[in-house]
Amino acid sequence: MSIREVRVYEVPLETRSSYTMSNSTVATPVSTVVEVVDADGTIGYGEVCMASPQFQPAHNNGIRASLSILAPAILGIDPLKLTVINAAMNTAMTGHTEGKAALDIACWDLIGKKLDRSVVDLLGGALSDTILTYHVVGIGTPEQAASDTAALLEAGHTRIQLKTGGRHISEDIACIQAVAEALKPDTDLAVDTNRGWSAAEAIQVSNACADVRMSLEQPCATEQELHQVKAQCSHPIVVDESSTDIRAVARMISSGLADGFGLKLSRLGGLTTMRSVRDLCMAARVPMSTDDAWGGDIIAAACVALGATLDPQFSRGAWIAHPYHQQHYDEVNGPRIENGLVTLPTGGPGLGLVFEDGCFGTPQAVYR
Ligand code: 0XW
Ligand code: MG
Repeated sequence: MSIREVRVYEVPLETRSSYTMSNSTVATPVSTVVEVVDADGTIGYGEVCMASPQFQPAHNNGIRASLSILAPAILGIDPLKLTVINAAMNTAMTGHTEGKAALDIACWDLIGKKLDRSVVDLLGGALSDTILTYHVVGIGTPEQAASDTAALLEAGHTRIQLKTGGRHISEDIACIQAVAEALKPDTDLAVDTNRGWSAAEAIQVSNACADVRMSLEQPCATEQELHQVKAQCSHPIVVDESSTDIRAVARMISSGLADGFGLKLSRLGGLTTMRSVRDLCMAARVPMSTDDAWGGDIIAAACVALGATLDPQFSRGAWIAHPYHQQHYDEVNGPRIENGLVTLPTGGPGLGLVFEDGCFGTPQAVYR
């Protein structure tokens, strides 16, 4: 096996329902799909897509620009040699984990196809037949948030992520309390501010909602602020945007700051690095999610595959963007949410997805 060619595609994902976070509203992000082609023509697929330029320090045009350096760096390498693949990318470019993630995921898909095994099996095998997910309730009015939550619980969801921030905290508190009224006993609520509050604001919100069983996901922007909140609040702290690499994850576990993580494959660099982060979190008994910022069936399948290998007691779920754009690249096998759980593609080896030749149109770039 050796990588003969890399093809890059732009795939717009129009948002069908409003999706607002503290620092951005998602419009029509243009996803990056990559094909990593083996010498015998076998194709591995990868994908990354930022919801907005604000969520993490990356944006979709920049991801495709980074591939002009990263793709040539892996040509000729055996895709099975994932350590060599990642070392070549890290030698070629510092940072830019999103472009690296797209290529890394494509290598996992390609390896699975060559070995006729699923990515789930390559990651160590599923520990559960069902894979949890969580659903986002965007920033809005208390009435809308409560109504959206009730509908989601009716549809079988047990994990809700309520977006907050970007406004006066009195509005967030009203939304949290309205959603809390709608929760069932078995519902887990994460209040995700995407770095939007100051430590003082987070502490005030936590105090005002002291009787609500919820976690605070990335309430503030910096690790220092998160420590301040941790010291003064009883609500568990889930770290998302601050979990920038495995060192940060290890630090926030050992310091006792993190009660959980909201992890993104693109931010950590793909499945190879996320496998190590998974093993660290499972060993430390710290719950984690397996998400990405946005994207279609390919990145969703990678998130769900990794999510299947989590110890269910320490899984915060595998989030997918499909409910918000409602597009499938593989109409038959693309991951979808049913009764609050997410389905694992079973269309074949690798990520389990099947694509018609040319289904992503004309490549934006080809590297050979
Ligand atoms: C809910 N997500 C996984 C998707 C959005 O990009 C933000 C992210 C989060 O947890 O913040
Ligand atoms: Mg988050």
